[in-house]
Amino acid sequence: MKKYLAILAVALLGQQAFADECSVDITGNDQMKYNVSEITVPKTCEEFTINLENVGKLPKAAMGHNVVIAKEADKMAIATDGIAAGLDNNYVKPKDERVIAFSTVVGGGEKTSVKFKPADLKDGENYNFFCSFPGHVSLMWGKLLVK
Ligand SMILES: [Cu+2]
Repeated sequence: MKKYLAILAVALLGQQAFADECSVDITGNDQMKYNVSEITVPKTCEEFTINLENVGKLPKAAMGHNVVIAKEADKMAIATDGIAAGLDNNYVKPKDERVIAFSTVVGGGEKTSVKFKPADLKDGENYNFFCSFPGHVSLMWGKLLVK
């Protein structure tokens, strides 16, 4: 019985380590900044999750943040089209095929997350994560590295 428990414990610990490797927690603040400029995504993850916490105090209409995943080359155009899409669409044009994944927009004290499959990202392509809230993309973006 003890032996089985030990095996079970090892299995659970192994799963925990794997789960952690396939997600990252980041923050956005009232100074229009994420706390990271780079996220490394292991290719081995079936799914990868970015959890975003808005650690600011301002409401989402004034200083909302989200996380959008796309090719670096598409970033500015997606953000521009997102302004017209408005807050109801989380500042992402509906059915925008350039967007790989995006989260909802959250205000101060709120959390959101975005999931995507690393297998959908091509080798040799430059990917970014960024905030599509109007005016934020110039400061709120970083590199998404798949390794
Ligand atoms: Cu933002």
